[in-house]
Formats: sequence, C-alpha cells, structure tokens
Amino acid sequence: MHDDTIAAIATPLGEGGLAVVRVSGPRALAIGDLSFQPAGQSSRKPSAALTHTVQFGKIVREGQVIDEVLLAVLRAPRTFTREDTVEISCHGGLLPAKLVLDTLLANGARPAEPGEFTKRAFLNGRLDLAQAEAVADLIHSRTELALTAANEQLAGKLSQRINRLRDDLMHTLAHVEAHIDFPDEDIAPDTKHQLLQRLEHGIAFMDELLRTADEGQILRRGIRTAIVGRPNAGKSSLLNQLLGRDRAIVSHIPGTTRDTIEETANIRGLPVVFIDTAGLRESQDEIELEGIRRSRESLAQAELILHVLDASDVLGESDQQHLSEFSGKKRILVRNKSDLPAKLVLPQNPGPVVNVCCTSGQGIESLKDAIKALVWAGEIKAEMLQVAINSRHQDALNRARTVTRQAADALRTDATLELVAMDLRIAANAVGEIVGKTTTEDLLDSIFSQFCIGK
Ligand SMILES: Nc1nc2c(ncn2[C@@H]2O[C@H](COP(=O)(O)OP(=O)(O)OP(=O)(O)O)[C@@H](O)[C@H]2O)c(=O)[nH]1
Ligand SMILES: [Mg+2]
Repeated sequence: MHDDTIAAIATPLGEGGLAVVRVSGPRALAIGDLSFQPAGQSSRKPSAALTHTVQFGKIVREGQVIDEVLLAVLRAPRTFTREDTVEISCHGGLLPAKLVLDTLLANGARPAEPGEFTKRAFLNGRLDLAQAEAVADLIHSRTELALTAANEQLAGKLSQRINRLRDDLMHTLAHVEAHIDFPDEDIAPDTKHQLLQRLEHGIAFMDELLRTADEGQILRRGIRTAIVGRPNAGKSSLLNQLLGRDRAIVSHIPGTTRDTIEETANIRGLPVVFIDTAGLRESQDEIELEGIRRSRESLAQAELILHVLDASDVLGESDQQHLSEFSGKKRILVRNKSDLPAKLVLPQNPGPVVNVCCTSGQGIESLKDAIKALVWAGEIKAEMLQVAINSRHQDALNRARTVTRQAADALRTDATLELVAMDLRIAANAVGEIVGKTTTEDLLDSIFSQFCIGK
C-alpha cells in the first residue's frame, strides 16, 4: 500500500456539464474532510459518512466557497484502487475543476501521474497487468468490436488463459527440478512422455494466441489505409463517401489535395484510418511536390492501399507503373467513375477490384466488404475478441515459445535437466510478464505512462 494520497481531474479538460476530481490513498477521507463542508441535515463529512454514499455540500478553501458539489465516499477495499477514495463531481469547465483540485492539493494530496490510479489498482491486486492495459484499450476504443475486446480482457478472459499456461509450465518445471535433486533416478519413460506432451500442448496454445496478434493490433490501432492514385481519379471523393460526410475538398482541377488528410471510420466493426493523399504525378509546383512526398510517406506506412483509377480513361503509363509498384502490398483497385462510359482495361490478375461511383455512392458497400475481407480473414469470432493480444503480449509469447521449444527438444534428447529447467523458468517468467506476475519498474512505467492523467 502507498502512504501518499493522490488527486487528479478525471474528466477531459474543457467545458462541460460536470467534471470529476478523484482522490485516492490513506488520507483521502481526511483531505476530503478538510476541503468539504456538508450542506443540509443528512450530509456528512467524508470520514463520518458510510461507504459508497454520496454527500452534498461545498468545497471551501480558506473560508471561500469554490463550488457546490456531490462527493462520493468510497472506503477501501471495495474501490478501483483498493484504497480509500473520494470522487467529487463539480461543475464542468476548467476553472471549477482546477480550483477543487488545488484545494485538495493544498490540503495534502499530491498530483497523480498519468495512469497512477490504475497502477495502484494493479499494485494492490485489484487488476492484473493485462486487465490494466484493457482499461486503456477501453478508453481508446473506436469501434464496438474494439470495446468488446477490451471488456473481455478487462474481465480477465485473456488473463485466465495466460495463468493456466504459466501454471502448466511451472508444473513441468517442478517435475524436472525434482529429478535434478535426485540425480540417480532417471525420469520414467511414461512421465517423460507426459511432460513432453504438456510442453507441446503449451507451445500449440502459444501459437494459437500469437495468431491473434494481427487482429489485436487492428482493434487497438486501426488499419492504416492510404488512398492513392493519379490526380483527379476521385480519391477525395472516395474518402468523403467512406466517411459519409464532406471532409475533403473535391474539384475538377487536378492537384486539388495537397496535404494528407487522415480520418478514422468504422468499417464493418473495424477501425480504419483512411489517409487521402495528393495525386501522384510529375510536378513543378513546390507545394504539390511536398504533397506528393507526403503521399509517398503515407504509402510506405500503410497496411492497406486503395488504388483509385478513373474507369472512364485508358490506363496511363504512370497508372501502369503504380500498379506494379504497389503490387507487393495489400491492395484493392478501386475503379471509380463507373457512371461514365468505360475505357479502362486492367492487366491480368490484378487482385481485388471493386467498381464504384463516388458521385452517387454506388459500390461503396461492396468496397467496405472487400476491405474487411482483405484485412480480417474469416468471421469476427467471439473467441478471438476474448484473447486478441497486443504487441507487448506478442513479444513475451514469442520469447516464451522459443525457450519452451528449446526445453522440449532438450528433454526429448535427454540433454542435461538443468538446461531444461533453466529454459522453462525463462518461459514461465516471460508468460508471467503478460499478467504482471514478473515485472520491472521500467515495464510498469512504460505501460502506465500511456494512460491519461486521472485514470
Ligand atoms: N462522373 C464522375 N465524376 C467523379 C466521380 N468521382 C469523382 N468525380 C469527379 O472527379 C473530379 C476529381 O475528384 P476528386 O475527388 O477531387 O479527385 P482526387 O483524386 O482527390 O484529385 P486530386 O486531389 O487532385 O489528386 C471531381 O470533379 C469529382 O466530382 C465519379 O464517380 N463519377
Ligand atoms: Mg483530392
């Protein structure tokens, strides 16, 4: 348990109906007492109030009323941080929340660091590390699928599986270590067979989890999708259609888009980050050249490319060049202007092609299906959402898998049991990192610093 008491504004800074200021730690109730004056007959000072009740009153600093508030009293251990907690709902807007916070700080609280409430929840055993990460995923989720995945992880679905995997590794390790202690006894063939089976089972399970990494990444970060093509092909028109609103300027003048425009949309449940770019062509214009340079940069970083072609025109030399240039990437060819007489002839086997008309919106739904089909193989299964791992989990599992494989091979070929035990210990530790059974201060810092202040 921590001996200092932390406080922060938990709601976004800006004007709103309400803001919430949070205090957590051993002196939360005492600091509440110093800052809060109950109003009316039934309201109490925090230290005199029952747990999980709301008190009405005023925040007062040096005799001056700061704001009229509702104050929630939450006593340990049934709180998010498992510490005594006070949550003050004050009027929204920068100043009331800031003055309430200042009062709490003046009365002995310390400003919380980003993610410190959740870090305490983790350190006090309320959440494990994978669950703590899910809190951040939940806050940042941009589609309902991402939210579902975050909720499943927060509910411990991934953690349960990871704990079982780790228990299995530890169990095998205990067996192997027992035999190291009695060097005269060989491991009986039956037992050895069982141990090997268990290890293979563990490796297969790690592979299963590792296969969810791409999906986990998509749900958390979205799919970066660059919309490219020659000027006037209809890239900005396409962006507007996909977003369902007029975001980018569309005009008949080639070279309209200069700066890249980035917007996130929900495509069949998946968060997709679309990047409209400047049309690719030779240019003398300094600004357009910079735009084209940025287009190239977006192209390089994109995980998916929508290559827009004008169906009413023949395939130009530059189109042809771009077709082969982008063929190594996940790509969909979008034949735009399908309302006009067709002149475009595509080369053989160009990969997925969708016909659209960006003035009427025709074909846009098929394009959304094509995007989903290309980036997410098969259905979106509930099972997948329960486990979809993040890149930190992926890294830990990859390390665990390598040494478990090594341990299994060593055991099979009767190598020294000490080596087997050492690898298994490394594997169990790596798996333990995922839920936070083995951690370092650096790891915790890097995870919780990504949180917002007040969470
Ligand atoms: N007939 C027809 N015209 C279209 C269609 N889609 C776009 N256009 C027209 O094509 C012109 C260019 O559209 P934009 O969306 O600005 O093209 P762009 O690829 O973003 O062009 P740059 O930003 O200059 O590279 C505009 O006049 C659009 O109205 C379509 O499906 N059919
Ligand atoms: Mg444009």
